[in-house]
Amino acid sequence: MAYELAPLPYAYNALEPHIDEATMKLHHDKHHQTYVTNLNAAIDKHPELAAKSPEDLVRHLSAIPEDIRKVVQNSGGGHVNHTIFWQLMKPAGGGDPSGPIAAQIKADFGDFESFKKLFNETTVKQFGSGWGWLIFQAGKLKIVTTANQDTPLSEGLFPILGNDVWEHAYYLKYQNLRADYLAAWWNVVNWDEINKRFATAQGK
Ligand code: MN3
Repeated sequence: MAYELAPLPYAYNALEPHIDEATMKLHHDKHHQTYVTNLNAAIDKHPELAAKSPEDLVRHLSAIPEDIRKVVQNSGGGHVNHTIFWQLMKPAGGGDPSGPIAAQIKADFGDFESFKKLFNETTVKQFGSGWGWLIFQAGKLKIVTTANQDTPLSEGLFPILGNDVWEHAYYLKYQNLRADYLAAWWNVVNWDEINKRFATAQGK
């Protein structure tokens, strides 16, 4: 097996009541596991790629053999995106941002409430399955979305934070109310991890 699913960094019920235990179990053990399984099946056909990190695979999709490129885009992207996502949340998270990311949000969006509103409004409109992301480009924070499991890494961008708006991320608890899920998600965000990722995005 080239790639493995790491356990969640907290208990399945640790993000209650904002994200429920059943959703976390399904999302991690079934959905994320399936991306890893399908990525491994593709890499089995080209074992020379197994030495690469999953991030390196999706950073250079054009270098992936054509017969497995789409699987690497979808399942490699799914693996990378979810690995980031679990780390971006923590029990008793949320609250106002702290550290360097707080100052950058203030500089680029005015204040945290305005940033959150714009992130939620942009991400709620992603048609079908996809993700909302915060990236850092030319010295500024920007909000972008991707479809399916496409990742900003494939565009040469480094995601600082991201939220999964596939229905599997919220439908058990929030049904069709994606906006309610997006609003609740800020109660579990891990600003320490986001500050670490912001430092990396700045090349620090
Ligand atoms: Mn997902």
